[in-house]
Amino acid sequence: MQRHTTLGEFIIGNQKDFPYAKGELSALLSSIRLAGKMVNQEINKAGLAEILGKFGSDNVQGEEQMKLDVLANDLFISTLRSRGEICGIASEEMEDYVSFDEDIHKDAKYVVLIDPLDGSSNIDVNVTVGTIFSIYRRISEPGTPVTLEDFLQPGNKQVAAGYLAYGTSTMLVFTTGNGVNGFTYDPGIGSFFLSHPKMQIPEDGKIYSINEGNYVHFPEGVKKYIKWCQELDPATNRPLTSRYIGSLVADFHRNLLKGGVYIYPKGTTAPKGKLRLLYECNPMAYLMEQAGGAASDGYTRIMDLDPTELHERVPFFCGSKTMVAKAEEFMDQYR
Ligand code: AHM
Ligand code: MG
Repeated sequence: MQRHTTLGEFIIGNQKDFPYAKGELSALLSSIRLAGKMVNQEINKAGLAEILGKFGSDNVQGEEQMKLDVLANDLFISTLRSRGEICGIASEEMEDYVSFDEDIHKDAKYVVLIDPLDGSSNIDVNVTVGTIFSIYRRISEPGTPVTLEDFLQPGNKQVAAGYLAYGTSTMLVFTTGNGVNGFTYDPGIGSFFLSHPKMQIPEDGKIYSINEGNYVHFPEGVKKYIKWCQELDPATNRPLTSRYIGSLVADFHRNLLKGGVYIYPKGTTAPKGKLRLLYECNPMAYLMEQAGGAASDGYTRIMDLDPTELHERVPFFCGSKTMVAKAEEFMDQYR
């Protein structure tokens, strides 16, 4: 990899193309980069520092919290709070949003929604986990406490979104609505370098990613689509290949690079799906569309859904355009 452009240089160099272009979004992305480095360091030493394992409590969604979930949440919130770019944050790990009302936040125009550590079940087994973030302009008046409405905006109002993947390399991938760029972390230097400029997902792919263990619970359209993926038809490159890590960031990142579709449908055990609209599906949908792919709930574009609650779940179909369209075709046929 050529180490030419650092993330810092890229942000400054492209600031004029960022929405609103006032420098605040650049500063916010720099804060996320900083918090990401801190979380990365904790994850790297997790096996040594006795921070693997369970925290001993459940989050608001009844899911068991891991120590690193809690640590990543604290690091992102304290880092963003210590700087003046955002006026509030909502997280998978907290029931309610937090309003930042100190003096330094009084002019802040942005809110962040975050899944601080996605794929928690993979922490203890040394498999890639990630952080997902979504950034909006607040709707309410600056200088007043943020409101729930500031967070319940449809995905098409996002001004930026991205993820950090803590994998064989640590990467930060983000969009501000002008394509998707990926940066790889060099731990020796402490900088992210532009390694994947202008990322584009192949129009079609060979990988389908879904937790097939839940097959019996899936809607008929998904069952039929899976069977279609497994049929022999050399003309359409079938059977396809199944790849499922169980870390959305890792599954998404692989499919983005190679072409593929990720599906987490609703099922009898997860009547609305598992993934959360605001801090998992919307940011990933924004990135996917910016990379030339598609994201829907099986029928409707993810970013056009109107959120009604902070931790709302939705079915998620995301990836190469042709593959998402094929899955939607089955969903429509077996409604
Ligand atoms: P989490 O945010 O609690 O880690 O849950 C989200 C994760 C995704 O990263 C992943 O794609 C999915 O849950 C895996 O779920 P399952 O184990 O049901 O297949
Ligand atoms: Mg998650």
